[in-house]
Amino acid sequence: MYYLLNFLSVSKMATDDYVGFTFFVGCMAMMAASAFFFLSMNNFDKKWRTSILVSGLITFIAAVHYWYMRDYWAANAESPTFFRYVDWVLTVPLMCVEFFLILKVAGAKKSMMWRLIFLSVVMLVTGYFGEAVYRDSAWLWGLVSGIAYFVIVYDIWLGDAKKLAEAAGGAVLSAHKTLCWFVLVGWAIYPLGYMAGTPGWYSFIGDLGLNMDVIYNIGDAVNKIGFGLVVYNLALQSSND
Ligand SMILES: *C/C=C(C)/C=C/C=C(C)/C=C/C1=C(C)CCCC1(C)C
Repeated sequence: MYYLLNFLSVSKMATDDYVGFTFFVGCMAMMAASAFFFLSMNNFDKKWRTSILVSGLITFIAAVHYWYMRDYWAANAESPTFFRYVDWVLTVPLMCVEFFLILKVAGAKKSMMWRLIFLSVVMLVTGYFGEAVYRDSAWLWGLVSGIAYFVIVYDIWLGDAKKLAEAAGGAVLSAHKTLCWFVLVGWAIYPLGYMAGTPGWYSFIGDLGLNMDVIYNIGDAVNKIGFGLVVYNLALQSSND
């Protein structure tokens, strides 16, 4: 048994470790969501299957990373920054792919998708520099990351993506709008986590008793599972049309 646990790299978690608890619950939630998306995939019209598949891949990739992050936290009681950013750099571009997939009916071009993917990678890589490499200039890297984030927000709310959504109308338009709200409000959780974990005038967020990892874990559950459910709902609605 010991060797099995060792092989699965399961470390012991203290019962009062509430940060560790959110890693654990996050892991379960991501696993459950993945099973849900994968198993429901074939209930839908062919044109929606890729979108649902991508929803499942997003939560599945997160589930695997949460498995490791939960263990890393339990073993070291420190933020698993590296796993966190590897997870994001795989899953956030896939969320950009979701925008493209649902807008394909209105003739979305790959160039729109690549632009969003590029911006999301800039946002995450600069965020990683601020959080893990150049701590003394964390505010500057956070700012650059924030600018890339706002360009994404602009693109989907007011740019090409919005025009395509309007051309598609109906269920696609309303799903697009909901995803836009996720990006504007749901993704804004992350810079709050970053501020809570970074020394400076903004660390008051951390002083409120909120831990950076807890904030990130809440953000991931809301956004990854929420995004997937919006797409699921869209597929459901348009299969009933
Ligand atoms: C599933 C994971 C998601 C949706 C992760 C999203 C992450 C962000 C929107 C991160 C944004 C950041 C800023 C806007 C500034 C500070 C640095 C970051 C990387 C935390």
